[in-house]
Amino acid sequence: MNGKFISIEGIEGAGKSTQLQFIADYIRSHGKQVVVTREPGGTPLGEEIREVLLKPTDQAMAEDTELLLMFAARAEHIQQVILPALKRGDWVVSDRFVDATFAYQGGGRGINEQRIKQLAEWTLQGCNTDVTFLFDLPVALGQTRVEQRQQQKDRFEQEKQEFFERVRNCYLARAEAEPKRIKRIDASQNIEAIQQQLKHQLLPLLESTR
Ligand code: Z5A
Repeated sequence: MNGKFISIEGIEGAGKSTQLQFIADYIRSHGKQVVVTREPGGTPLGEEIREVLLKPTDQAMAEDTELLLMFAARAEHIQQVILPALKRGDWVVSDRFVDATFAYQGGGRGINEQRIKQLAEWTLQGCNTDVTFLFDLPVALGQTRVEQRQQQKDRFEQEKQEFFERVRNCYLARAEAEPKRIKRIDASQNIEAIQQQLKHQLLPLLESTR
């Protein structure tokens, strides 16, 4: 496959959505076709599952239900969007992918990593990202940015600071374990400085596929 698969990860308020279009435009400026997508979601069915997952509710969702819904949406996403795009030679830029499940359901909720690995082996069909940008920043700074946005908080954003500390630590441990695939971006910087970091990481990848 000539296309590359890139995901963007991080805790809430890290600035992923803000930089998603910049990444896509930068890749397009090098003559590549780019599919921009997100998880959970990215397909009509996946977007319906996303609504169920994010809707704030008084009724608790069992951790296994949450985990399985993430992978149900992902199975659809891989088969309908990601693999077809990569087979066409397009690049795929996804706002989150499987690292989010290890960080949120594994690190955050405490689900056993082996169980997540089993589901990943089953549904990913060997498909994983070529590069993942981990937008890293202190939890308190991410939360301040989310507060300033003044939108209603979704089911995950209502979690406590300790939950996001566990998520962040899990992301950082994964980045340390897989430094070639997961690139840490200092997301506490301003928007332009983050774009410089992204260009610096993207250029070698683009040049390797010229
Ligand atoms: N989830 C999961 O649990 N398991 C999984 O497997 C998957 C997902 C795939 C939805 O994801 C939730 O699903 C997510 C994890 C869970 N929950 N959480 N938390 P999402 O990606 O759609 O939702 P999100 O992470 O909550 O997105 P977000 O809060 O919108 O964060 P963001 O996209 O990284 O931030 P942003 O919208 O670009 O920026 C936030 C604000 O900060 C905004 O007002 C910006 O204008 C501002 N901003 C952005 N960059 C900067 C800089 N550099 N300086 C200053 N201000 C900035």
